[in-house]
Amino acid sequence: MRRGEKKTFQSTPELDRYHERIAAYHLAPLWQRLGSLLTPEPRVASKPQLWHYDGLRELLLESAGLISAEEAERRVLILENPGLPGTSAITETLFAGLQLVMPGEIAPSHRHSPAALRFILEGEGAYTAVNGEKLPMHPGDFIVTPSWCWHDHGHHGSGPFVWLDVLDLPQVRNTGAIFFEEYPDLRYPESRPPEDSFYRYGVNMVPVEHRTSGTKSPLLSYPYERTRKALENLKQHSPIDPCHGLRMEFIDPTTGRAAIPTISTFIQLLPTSFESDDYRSTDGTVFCVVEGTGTIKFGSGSNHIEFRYAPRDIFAVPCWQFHRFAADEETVLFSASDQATQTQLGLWREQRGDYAAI
Ligand code: GTQ
Repeated sequence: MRRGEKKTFQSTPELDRYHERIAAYHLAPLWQRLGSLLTPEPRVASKPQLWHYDGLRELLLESAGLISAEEAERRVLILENPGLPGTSAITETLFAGLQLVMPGEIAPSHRHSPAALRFILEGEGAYTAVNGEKLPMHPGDFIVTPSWCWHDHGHHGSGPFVWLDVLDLPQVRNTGAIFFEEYPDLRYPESRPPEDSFYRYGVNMVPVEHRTSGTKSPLLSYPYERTRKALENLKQHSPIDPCHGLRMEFIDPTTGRAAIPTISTFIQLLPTSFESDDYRSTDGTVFCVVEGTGTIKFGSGSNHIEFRYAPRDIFAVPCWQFHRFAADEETVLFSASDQATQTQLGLWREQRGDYAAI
């Protein structure tokens, strides 16, 4: 047999008996499993999927008549990938959900080892508090809740308040290191002025005594007002990447690395009528549409699927899945993926190019 040919074993009664005998000792033959363990390329269970906000919103608001934020602890509808049923995962490594807080409600203070991010979709007058610092939330804002930080959410405004949660929960669960703790009171005491972390770490300075942990960004909020201006500025005089349009990564300003050690987060602008080149990478990605309408296309030929997108829609792009965008209107996309984890482990890869040619 030549190297590179698929190995097939002629099973013999002796080999079958041997396999049965070793199973009793909690042993298994690698020669039977190698082909499914070490595939030439990634083979993942997750599928491309898009959730339209309009339908989601209606279902989410219905839950407010059935359960309070306090009773629920977190009133969240999990976006579960159809290829990963029962896992609460949207990609192999990320959890995503839509969270609803109604006026006057409090989602009680707790902390957990998985890190979370909030990407705000709708409403006015709500806040999240992280370790006693109240962070106001506005549509388009990106907010970090680092691992093991106390956090509660509240709403002083009117009307429903909705955001997208993304957590590294499946990654952490794979390691076993899940911890969760409820704070004895509904709210953790407000112990810092609002937006304290922004004034300490978000204005290109750090307090001289600051020692970076490297694992928890001390900057917690990335308001859309500033993010949008950054994109607008780039648009004036930056080359458009054929796959990503104009794309920026959110970073921990004290390290220059991803805002969350296990989750990379991005904002990107696709100009009106932009059609991207095919692209795939090993990070499974969750996208949230901030502005604009268009199409996201996956694969080609008989495997081809496409979804129309509009503001606040959410879609999952699995690991190593070719996809491309066609923007009808100027589009802004937020995205979160496990690129940060993969890069730190030397695993991350990308491929650009024409799907049909590969
Ligand atoms: O807001 O703390 O979507 O603990 C899932 C678990 C949100 C949160 C989720 C959580 C939270």
